[in-house]
Amino acid sequence: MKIVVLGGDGFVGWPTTLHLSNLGHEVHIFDNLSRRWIDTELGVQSLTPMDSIQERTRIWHEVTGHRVQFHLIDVAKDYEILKARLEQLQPDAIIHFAEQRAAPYSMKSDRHKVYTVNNNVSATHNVLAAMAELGLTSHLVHLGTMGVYGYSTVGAAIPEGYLTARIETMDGGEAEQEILYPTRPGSVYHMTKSLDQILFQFYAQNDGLRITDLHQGVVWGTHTQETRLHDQLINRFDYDGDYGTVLNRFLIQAAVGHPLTVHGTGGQTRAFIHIQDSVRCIELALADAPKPGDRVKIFNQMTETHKVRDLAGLVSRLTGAEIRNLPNPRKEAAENDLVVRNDQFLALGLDPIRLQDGLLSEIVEVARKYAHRVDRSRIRAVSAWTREIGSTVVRDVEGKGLKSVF
Ligand code: NAD
Ligand code: USQ
Repeated sequence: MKIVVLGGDGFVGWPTTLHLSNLGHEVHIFDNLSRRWIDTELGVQSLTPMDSIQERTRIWHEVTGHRVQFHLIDVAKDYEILKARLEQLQPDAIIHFAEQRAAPYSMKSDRHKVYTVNNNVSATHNVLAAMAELGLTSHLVHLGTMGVYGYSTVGAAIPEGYLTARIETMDGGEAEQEILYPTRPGSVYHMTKSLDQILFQFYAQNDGLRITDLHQGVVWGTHTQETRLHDQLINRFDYDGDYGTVLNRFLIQAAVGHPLTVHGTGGQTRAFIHIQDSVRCIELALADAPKPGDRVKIFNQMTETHKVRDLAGLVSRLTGAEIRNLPNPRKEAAENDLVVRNDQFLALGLDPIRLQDGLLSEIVEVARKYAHRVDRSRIRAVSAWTREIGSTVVRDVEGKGLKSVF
């Protein structure tokens, strides 16, 4: 297949690109490198040293003989260039990772909110409008999030995207209607993924576009089979308070002797998936495309759920790290249960990688190797969901007489 990977320089996009290229597909990356610019804005860097995208693709060719082509395109802004490139390439599939994906970054200030909505919604809509205009039959696979559902359960498992609702009709009878599961995003970032869902629903119904939306949980890990092939193919690994995700953060914190930063009681339950499984799921989704006229295919891309405090306990037992309960900078339920269905990927042959000591230790080892690159003052999460919460977090940080270091 000829595959375009939008956002192929990122944490999930890069290993996916390598995996698909290794399977023999012709892969093109479209990326504006905004994630690298955001590192510069925040004054942080990936824990792992990343080469330029041009150098990464050169090494990939040297190691495997496969070529990956990089196109510098802003999917949200360069509409005509995007359309022309898609017309020229006529891809069989487009995988869409090209969005601002950190909830804390999206809540930092009004400017960050505006940027996240403009970037994410325009990127998604530009791709859809170009596909419809060009009459492309490419399969669009989008990386969405479990967060569109919200995280509370009503004593029932979260289904894969759709819900059958019963509505009372005017004659007193009952009608059944299939609806998108009601969204309940908990951040401006998560809200953009809820908006994406509506755009997909419209273009699938109006233009017959073939779309798969993957509602993914928190990704953990860093290496995949392909990134292990050469030091310079290493994946990005975020640890800072905005972009680092919870389990990876705990593992890095343990490696550098920083207390594990549990927000509140740590009673938040979230869905998780290892990066290797994330890449495998995309391969499986590509092979199971909807037909023109089908509704959007929605998969829950996760393998297990855990409470934040249980993850902290696990990492602490493994490494001896201290656990610190901090005021939560987010507005979210202090405690929640989460039961999620993921039958479709299991039926397609996904054999989930579970949280296991070996893999966790491997990540701690990677973190120890690059510990000298960690700026401890960037570890604490300080982007607050509201002004009031922000003052509590600031008081806590200042109360300790520290900028943001313990
Ligand atoms: P990332 O920030 O590492 O990568 C995103 C990539 O997209 C970056 O290379 C960035 O430069 C590029 N990009 C952003 N806006 C762009 C634009 N307008 N034009 C071109 N390129 C653009 O993020 P990630 O962790 O790889 O996540 C990829 C996708 O998966 C995101 O959409 C995210 O919402 C979703 N997701 C991620 C996780 C996770 O834990 N990392 C979990 C669930 C879902
Ligand atoms: N948390 C802590 N301590 C930390 C960091 C986070 O207790 O140091 C808590 C948060 O308060 C939250 C939970 O851990 O309750 C998860 O936070 P996270 O940063 O790991 O994940 P989140 O902000 O939800 O976002 C990440 C990705 C996003 C993706 C989402 C999937 O950045 O792109 O969409 O996971 S999901 O969470 O399933 O919606």
